[in-house]
Amino acid sequence: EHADAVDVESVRYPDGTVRLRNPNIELMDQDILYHLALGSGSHDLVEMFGDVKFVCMGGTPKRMEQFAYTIMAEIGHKLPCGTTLQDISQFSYRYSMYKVGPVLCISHGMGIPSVGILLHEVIKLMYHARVRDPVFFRIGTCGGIGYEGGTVVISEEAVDGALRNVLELTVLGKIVQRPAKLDKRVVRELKALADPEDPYDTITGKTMCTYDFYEGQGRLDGAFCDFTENDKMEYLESIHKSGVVNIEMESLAFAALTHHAGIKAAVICVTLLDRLKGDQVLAPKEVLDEWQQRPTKLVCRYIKRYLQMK
Ligand code: R2B
Ligand code: URA
Repeated sequence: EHADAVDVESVRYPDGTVRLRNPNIELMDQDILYHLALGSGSHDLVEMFGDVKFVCMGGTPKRMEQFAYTIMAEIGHKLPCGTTLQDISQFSYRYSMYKVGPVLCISHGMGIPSVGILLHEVIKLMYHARVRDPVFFRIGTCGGIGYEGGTVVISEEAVDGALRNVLELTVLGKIVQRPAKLDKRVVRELKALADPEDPYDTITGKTMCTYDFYEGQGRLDGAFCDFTENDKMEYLESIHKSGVVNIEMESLAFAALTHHAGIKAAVICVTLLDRLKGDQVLAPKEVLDEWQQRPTKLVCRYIKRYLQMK
């Protein structure tokens, strides 16, 4: 953990602002954050985003809009009379972004490539806006391994489908590996904010991140399936034994890219089902909607706690 902390310090500037590990950016006249529909030449990014402290990401635009309204009520942020929250990245037609005081709420789409592109641009946004010590959260959904639907999971680390704790990408034809580490202290702090009165469990453990929802997660119900139910159960039991408590599709990139940038990050997901019991997401929509509020509540508590401390 200590080595981690040192790592993070060395990639940030002493004042806490994000240091880009790319010498090309500061030599460019302007930097266009294409998928956010923002640019360092066209927008005053310091003025727009300089006060950001928390970046909350989740899969869908709707959920992140809802999250923005929830955090607005929770922290008592007021909009100018007669106005509504605006989707800052509306004209990207890719991601949605809402800003509520120090909280930025962004949709990341599905899967590592989608969240990866977004993270490149959001990390650069933090740099251009000279944001200090931001904390990134992913608020998502997942399949539980031995946990019933509605359980909240805080990820201790992310592993790929072969249990490797690294994000692998091919750069110039060569395979590059980046450690997929998450901030241990934030995990502990979030866990401590779980309310024993909550009518569901909040647990921590390893999160498996896959490139696919069906075959990649050992489902029998995709368009294709070349393994047996026995093969599936053997695999799920074996990853369970290795400490994997849930499976989703973004944590590996989220952990690896934030860690590489020296940014503290956490992944909090709610399980939609227990994969040891089935593959299909069967819970009714209202139940799923209520479950998806649960990780949100934890992150709201964390943000409120921090803002009260100031
Ligand atoms: C969780 O849910 C999505 C798949 O249904 C994916 O984005 C993920 O990580
Ligand atoms: N998201 C996933 O990636 N897998 C699940 O089983 C449920 C949600």
